[in-house]
Amino acid sequence: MRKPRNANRRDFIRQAMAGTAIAGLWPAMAPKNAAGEDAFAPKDSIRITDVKTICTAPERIRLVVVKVETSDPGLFGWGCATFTQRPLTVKTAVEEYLRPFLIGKNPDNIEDLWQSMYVSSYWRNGPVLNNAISGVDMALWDIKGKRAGMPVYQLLGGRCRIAADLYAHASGRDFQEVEDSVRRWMEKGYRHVRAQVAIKGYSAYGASDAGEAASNLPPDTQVFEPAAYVRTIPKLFAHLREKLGDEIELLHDTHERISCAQALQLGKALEEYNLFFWEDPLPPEEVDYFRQIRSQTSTPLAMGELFNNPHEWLDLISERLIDYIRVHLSQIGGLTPGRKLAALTEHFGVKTAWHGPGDLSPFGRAANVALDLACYNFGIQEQHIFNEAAQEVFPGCLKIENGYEYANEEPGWGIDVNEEKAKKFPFRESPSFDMSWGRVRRRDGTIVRP
Ligand code: GCO
Ligand code: MG
Repeated sequence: MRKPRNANRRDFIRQAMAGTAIAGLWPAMAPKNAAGEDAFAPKDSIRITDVKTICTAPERIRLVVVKVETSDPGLFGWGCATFTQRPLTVKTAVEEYLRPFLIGKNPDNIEDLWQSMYVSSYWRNGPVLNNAISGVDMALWDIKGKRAGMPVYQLLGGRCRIAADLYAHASGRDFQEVEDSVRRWMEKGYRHVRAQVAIKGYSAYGASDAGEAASNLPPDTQVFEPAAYVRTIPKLFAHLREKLGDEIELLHDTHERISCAQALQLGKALEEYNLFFWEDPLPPEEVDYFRQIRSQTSTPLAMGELFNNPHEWLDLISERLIDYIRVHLSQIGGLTPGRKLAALTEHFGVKTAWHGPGDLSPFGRAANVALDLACYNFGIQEQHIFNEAAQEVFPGCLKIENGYEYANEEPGWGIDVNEEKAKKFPFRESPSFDMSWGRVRRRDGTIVRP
């Protein structure tokens, strides 16, 4: 054993006797790379030089994206950190905490940076910090792709399929309007359509009618009565099956809102209409009741858009209590945990159906589609068509054709941000997207989730 530097023989023997001699050698024993340097950050490796957020709402939906800049001139990456209901908390988490933590680090080491960001706050696994991590994580995958000269889906192992099959959103104030809305998507070649309907006299998730005002409740309240909803939905699908036939794959999102017993009743009542999947029958707080639902109905179940960490999905997946996992990738920390979740679900026959309506930036969509192409157990991809303004802010938005979404073939995500145009769409005081959460109540005033 080499004599420790600047310690005399007597000290060394004493330390050796005390078993602490090794401490003096520790740095010398740390594994080095072939060149004998710190393997995490070899002398000439690139470094993160800046991390910043862009907040923009070209569709009046508040989006947060993260830019990671590097010491390689012109090499940077973009990621999605969109938690549309609390976007400024994510901006703060990125700029005040992750930025100083990351500057000087080597962007090549995605997993190591993810794990170190994850524990850097000590308390972890929540939506705000996960979104902040996601913005950096997806940007690191973008950088990795640019350095490799490959689109991100190639870094994940290449394609299992040509493109991602999409489901579109249909809705209406009554069954006829919903039927017309589904038919319009069918005429465009879509094979999967989610159907939502207003409930007479009440508000309902995903349908325009805000229902009747309730004079005894706060002015901005939307009234929802679960029993009226549970009575209506089977009739909606009876109508749609009678008018549209059995071939079109129909989906429905209950968006929590009903009791466990009502979820069991509705799941059984929907069986004869053969839904492709039935989403969020219960709030995340009630996931243990899925065992009852699963044992009593064959209606396929989708859950997960509200999940933030593995504790929420491990039992559902390992006990095969759901058929589709619906997480919002940035809510769980980005592409790095997303690909682990996709791999986990494959072993239990659960398919992916990544959450992807309007409150996801084009980078989040690109991460969804990279997994959609590269993972065997793809189920379906939720659709969102960006408007013209969003496509100008984010040049390179993925192509959608005949109900399929295609990954870009350029290195990384193949999407950029026109930062000048992004400034034209600042966050509005009361954005359209989160106007109703925390404002839906039952007739008696009880808050409805959500
Ligand atoms: C869906 C979701 C969304 C959420 C929205 C919340 O299935 O697409 O339920 O519509 O309500 O993403 O911000
Ligand atoms: Mg949903």
